[in-house]
Amino acid sequence: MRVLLVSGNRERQPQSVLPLGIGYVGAALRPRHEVAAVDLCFEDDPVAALVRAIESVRPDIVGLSMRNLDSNAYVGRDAIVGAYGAYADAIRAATHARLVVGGSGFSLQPRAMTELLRPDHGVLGEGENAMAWLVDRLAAGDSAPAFVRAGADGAPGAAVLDRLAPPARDLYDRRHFEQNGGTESVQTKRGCAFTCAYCDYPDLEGRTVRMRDPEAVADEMQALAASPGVRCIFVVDSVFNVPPRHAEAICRALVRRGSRIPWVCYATPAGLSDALVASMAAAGCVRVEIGADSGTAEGLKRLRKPFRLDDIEAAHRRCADHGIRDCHTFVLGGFGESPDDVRRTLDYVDRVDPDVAVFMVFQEQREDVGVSVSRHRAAILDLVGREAASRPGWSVPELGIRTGDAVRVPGRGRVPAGPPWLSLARFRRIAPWLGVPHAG
Ligand code: B12
Ligand code: SF4
Repeated sequence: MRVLLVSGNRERQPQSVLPLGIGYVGAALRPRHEVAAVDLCFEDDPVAALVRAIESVRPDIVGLSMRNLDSNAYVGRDAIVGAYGAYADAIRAATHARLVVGGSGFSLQPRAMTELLRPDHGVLGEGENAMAWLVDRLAAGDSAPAFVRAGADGAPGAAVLDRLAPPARDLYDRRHFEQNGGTESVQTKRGCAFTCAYCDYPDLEGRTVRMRDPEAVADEMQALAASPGVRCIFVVDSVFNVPPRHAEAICRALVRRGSRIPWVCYATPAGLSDALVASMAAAGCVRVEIGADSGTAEGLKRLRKPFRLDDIEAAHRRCADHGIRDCHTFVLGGFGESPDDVRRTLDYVDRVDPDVAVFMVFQEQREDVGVSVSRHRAAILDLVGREAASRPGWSVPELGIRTGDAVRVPGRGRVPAGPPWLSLARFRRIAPWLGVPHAG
C-alpha cells in the first residue's frame, strides 16, 4: 500500500520539533509498504501543500499525526485543533484514501478528536506495531476496528524498542534544522513509572519503563552528530535520569566514543545524584529541563511528585557545579492552590535561583480525568506576571514574558543551538547588567 504520513504540527515555539513519531511509524511500515511524508510546519498555505502531496503521492492511506492540542503559551487551543479539522476535510475532498489519525494530541482526546476529524481509524498511543498491523490488514482486505491500540483486538503489543527499525529520518523536512538550531531528537526509552497527579506521559508511553540498549543509543547519537545541519540532540524521554543506571550506561557509552555533540534532556530531581550529573556533563549534556512543579512541600505532595524541596535545590546546585544549565518548570494553581500558596512557591524560586524558571497555570485536558482548570487562574497569572517582570530568569509563556524568539539574544544570524530559554540562561548569567529583553 502507498501511505502518506502527514505532520500537522505548525508550532514553532519554543522551537520547531522534528516529527519523530512519523519517523518511527514510517520505518515500521517500510518493509511492506511505500511511505512518503509531508510536514505542514513551514508551509504558508498548509492545506494547499497537503493537497499537492496527495496529488503527487496518490496514497491508499493517509496517516495524520496530531501532536499538540495546546500551544507553547497554553492558549489558542481552538485554532490548533480547528486546523486539524481543516486538514481532515481537505484529505477527504482530495482522495478516497483511508484516513488514519494518531499522535499524542489524538491519543489524549480520542473521543473529541474523532468527532471533529471523523477518521476511518484512530491509533491510540504508540504507533509502530498498531499502524503496521492496521495497514497490513487493510492491504489484505480485512476489516479493522475504529480505534487501534497495541495489544488490543489482536494487534501486537507494545514495541520492544531494540527491535524497532530506526526512525526514517529521510522523511523529515530539512527546514526544521534552520529554525530549531540544528536540533535532532533521540529516544532512549519509553514509559515513566512515577505517578505525578496530573501527568499524562505514562498514559501515552506506559508505566513500565522499556529501555533501549545504551550502546545502540550512543551509536545513534554519534551518527547524528556527523549528519549535516545537526548541532544538538534533544533526548525526548519523559525523564532521562530514571532509572539512573540506564542513564549512566548511556553517558559512559558516549564518553567511550569520545562524543562531542551537545545534548539536552528532561530530568527529575529524584535520583539526580552528583555522580550522575557529572557523568551527564562529561557525556555532553549542556542543559536539563526539570519539572520541579512546586516550591512548597504541600504542593509537591498534592501533585504526588517523587522528590522533596531539598532535592530540587540539590539538583540546581549539582547542575551549576558541573556546568549544566537548568530550566525548572512550575505548574501553579493545581487542585485548588491559592494565590497565597503560589506566593510561597515564588519565594522559593527566588531563593533557589535556577538559571531559568518557567511558570504555567494549571489546566488538565485528558478526557478520562475530565477538564480541570485552576480555580484562581486570573489572580495567579496577575501575581506571577507582576513578579516575573523584575526577575531576569523568569518566563511566563502565557503572558508573553521572556518567551519565544524575543529571548534569543544577543546573537544575530544563525539560530543558536538549543531552545530560547538557553539563550536566556546564558545571557542573564554572563551579562546581567544589560537586562533581559521582555516580550510582554
Ligand atoms: C520531548 C517533548 C517535547 C520537546 C521536543 C523536543 C524535540 N526535539 O523533539 C520540547 C520541550 C521542545 C516540547 C515542546 C512542546 N511540547 Co512537548 N513533549 C515532548 C514529549 C515528552 C515527547 C515527545 C516525543 O518526541 N515522543 C517520542 C515520539 C516517538 O512519540 P510521538 O511523537 O508521540 O509518536 C508516537 C505516537 O504518538 C504515534 N504517532 C505519532 N504520530 C502518528 C501518526 C500516525 C498516523 C500514527 C498511526 C501514529 C502516530 O506513534 C509514534 C511512535 O510510537 C511529549 C510527552 C510524551 N511523553 O509523549 C510532550 C508533548 C508531545 N508535548 C506537548 C506540548 C503541549 C508541547 C508544547 C506545546 C508545550 C510547551 N510548553 O512547550 C511545546 C510545543 C513544541 C512544538 N514545536 O510543537 C504535549 C502535546 C499534547 C497537548 N496537551 O497539547 C505532550 C504530549 C506533553 C503533554 N501532555 O503536555 N515537547
Ligand atoms: S516524573 Fe515526569 S513524566 Fe513521570 S509522571 Fe512525573 S511529571 Fe510525568
